[in-house]
Amino acid sequence: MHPAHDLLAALGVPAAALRGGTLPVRSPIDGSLLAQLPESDDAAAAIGRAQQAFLDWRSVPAPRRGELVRLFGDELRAHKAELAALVTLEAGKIGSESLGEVQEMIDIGDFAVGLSRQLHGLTIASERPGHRMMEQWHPLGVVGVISAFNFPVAVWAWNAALALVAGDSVVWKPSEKTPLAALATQALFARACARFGADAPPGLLQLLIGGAGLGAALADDPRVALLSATGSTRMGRAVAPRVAARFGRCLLELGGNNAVVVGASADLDLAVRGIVFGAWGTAGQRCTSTRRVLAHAAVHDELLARLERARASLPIGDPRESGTLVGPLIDGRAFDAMQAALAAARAQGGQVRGGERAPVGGWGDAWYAAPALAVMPAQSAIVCEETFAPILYLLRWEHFDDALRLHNAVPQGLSSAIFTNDLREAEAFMAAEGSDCGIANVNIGTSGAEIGGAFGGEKETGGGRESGSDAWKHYMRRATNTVNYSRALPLAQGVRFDF
Ligand code: UN1
Repeated sequence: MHPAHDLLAALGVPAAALRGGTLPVRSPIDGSLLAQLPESDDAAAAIGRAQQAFLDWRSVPAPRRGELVRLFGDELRAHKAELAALVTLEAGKIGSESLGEVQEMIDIGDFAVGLSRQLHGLTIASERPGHRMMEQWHPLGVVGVISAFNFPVAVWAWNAALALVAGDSVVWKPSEKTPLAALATQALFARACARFGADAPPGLLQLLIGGAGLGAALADDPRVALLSATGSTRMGRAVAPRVAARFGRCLLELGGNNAVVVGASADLDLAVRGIVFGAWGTAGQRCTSTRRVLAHAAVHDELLARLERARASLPIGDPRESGTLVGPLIDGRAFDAMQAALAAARAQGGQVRGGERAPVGGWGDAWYAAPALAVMPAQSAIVCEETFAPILYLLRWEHFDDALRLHNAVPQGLSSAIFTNDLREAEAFMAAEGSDCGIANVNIGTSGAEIGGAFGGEKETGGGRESGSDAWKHYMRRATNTVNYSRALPLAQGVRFDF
């Protein structure tokens, strides 16, 4: 039996569910076939089951709904190692990053449990005597979640934990590259539901296994009140207009092209640590990965030397081995895209170090690449594109205004960071005229955000905000209530209508 099947059995997914279907699932570690999954053929029926579940779930008190998320968190804690090992097998992340991903699920669960007692609206002063205005937040409906291979379970959890305490049901379409982690998560959730008892209606979480057609079905179905989609800008462009056409709500978390600005006063030890993890950790396959470094001329050469030393020494290999820091790309297409980007960088005047295929384990159908560093003469076309691979572009600036201009001159707007000990630079970077991204950090890198803040970005990143802060409001509908406790009926704005 494949080790994946042992893991899945421990997580509650029987081996029989992994065979005989049409969707091959391969491990990027060695290209081996992990499963041959049956694909979902009736998205409408799944959405119908979720809709039915919503009708019951919305009237369960929110703190009780939180109790279900708490139980799910217990399952995650108890099975953290197995679920993380599965993420490593299926997505190719190194062990500590996979554990971090499951930890992120646990953390958002805790956040949501607390939130389940804090889904509060406002009381607002009315202009009319004897009147009170308030707002309430009600459950929204079925929430569709489209998730990407690179965070196969955490990003779903950001959405699902909030949706569940908000009183919504969830239909989840995971990436067809990582459906096993989704199956395992669904099995853990089913265990939590069984412990929770009859208040959890069947159908609360539906899984759609398969390709883009299922995502399109979620986009088009008017019963899906909110579609939260994480992935490429191309995917967002396909999904968002379809949801808009039926006046549904979208929450988009699309591509990033995240930069680190390094000022002349920066602590280079910190900057190098933040950039190396951000650029080459997760083999460059986070939407928050650092793609660009914009270095002040005074530190450019030293930074380049230190980055190059680190780059050349990063251990590339099987992500199951403890010393490995850079695992495989998800597949051969990702490797080809990386090569195409490096060729473009060279053609545009870049000096490229690294990027070649790394032979690991003698596996022909696994795609490991040496991290790449490209010193660019200008922010040319390829630098403005997101390539989901470990490529870091380095650019130079002399005046802070130029750094900001370069920083914001890309179509994406997810994450950003500045390393500086100059208070003026730090504050200017976070100010209105500074970074135009949804996330702007000082003296930490672009990737690895905590769940407590709102996560997402502007421009082609899609504008959505998930996870912490008040992102929960996306998953609820707001009702404004005006109550008249007087014995008269005055009209607002002083309008007279006497008859
Ligand atoms: C993603 O890559 O889609 O901030 C999400 C981070 C992680 C989430 C990334 N917490 O890097």
